Amino acid sequence: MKFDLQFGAHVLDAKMSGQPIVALETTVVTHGMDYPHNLETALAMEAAVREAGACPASLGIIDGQPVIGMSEAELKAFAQAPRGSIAKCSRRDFAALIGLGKSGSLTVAATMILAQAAQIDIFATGGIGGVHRGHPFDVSADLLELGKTPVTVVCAGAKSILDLPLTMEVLETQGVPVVGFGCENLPAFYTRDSGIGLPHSVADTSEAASIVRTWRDLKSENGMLFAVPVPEDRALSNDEMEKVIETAIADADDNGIHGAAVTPFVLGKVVELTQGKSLEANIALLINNAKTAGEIAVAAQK
Ligand code: PSU
Ligand code: MN
Repeated sequence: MKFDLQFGAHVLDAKMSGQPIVALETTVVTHGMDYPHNLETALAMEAAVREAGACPASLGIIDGQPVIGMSEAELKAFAQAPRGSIAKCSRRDFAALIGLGKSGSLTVAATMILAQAAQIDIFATGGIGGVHRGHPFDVSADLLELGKTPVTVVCAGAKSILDLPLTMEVLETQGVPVVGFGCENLPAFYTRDSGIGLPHSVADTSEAASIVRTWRDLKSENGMLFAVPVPEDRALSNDEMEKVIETAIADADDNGIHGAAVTPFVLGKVVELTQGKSLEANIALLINNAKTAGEIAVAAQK
């Protein structure tokens, strides 16, 4: 896709000086967390990328304008906007939002698309979308985007609100490498180990960077995933999460929630049911992923 992009000054500076840039998504700001945690976390992620020596670029659509590198004031406006007033933008939504001059926060799929348009090829997020449990035809556009847009995504796996084995199957079909970062099994967002084996894993940043360089040299036409487990001191247990998730999904079904509303609804229920413990895990893994993506981006440039 071709966009008329507006760059933040910090991102332009980074481009001029050849500093590596890490894109950040914003659906987590508008739909994933409440104020002020959402703003604090978005800013902490930016700080973690900077500390690693890279430049953060939070991506969004503001009044119809795609922005690469939102300012703190712009992030604050997203963070404080009433729920529902800023659209969750995935691939299907670009033309409508831009055409009507509306604002949108970007999902993983949409962040990949705008990042590619801005020639940024690495990005950090919390968890990717996937195949929904009990709804095998509700496949997140994130998975299809990973199959066709060459951006490396650093995440904490996917939440077990999803059908993780089916999610892995779709990624395999799409030709997406999933690389464990310091783990042999797929992490499941709040928990460190889903029990699902990964095809590849790396021990550290330098091995990860080596794969990124090769993926660039190969001119890969698909995305790549690095899966980083949530930091140990904030991880939740599998047993505890399984009960909570079953309740949350049943609740969504009972309330007739479907389509793009499913993920935000279930995530909100999970936070409610874990009394904030999941929020702490969520914040910790987002910051950790931003740091990891920054370090990989810097190492891959050498
Ligand atoms: N998973 C999370 N937190 C999130 C999302 C997913 O743990 O905030 C968001 C991401 O922006 C992701 C999107 O790209 O939800 C997927 O939505 P859907 O399943 O409707 O494609
Ligand atoms: Mn969906």
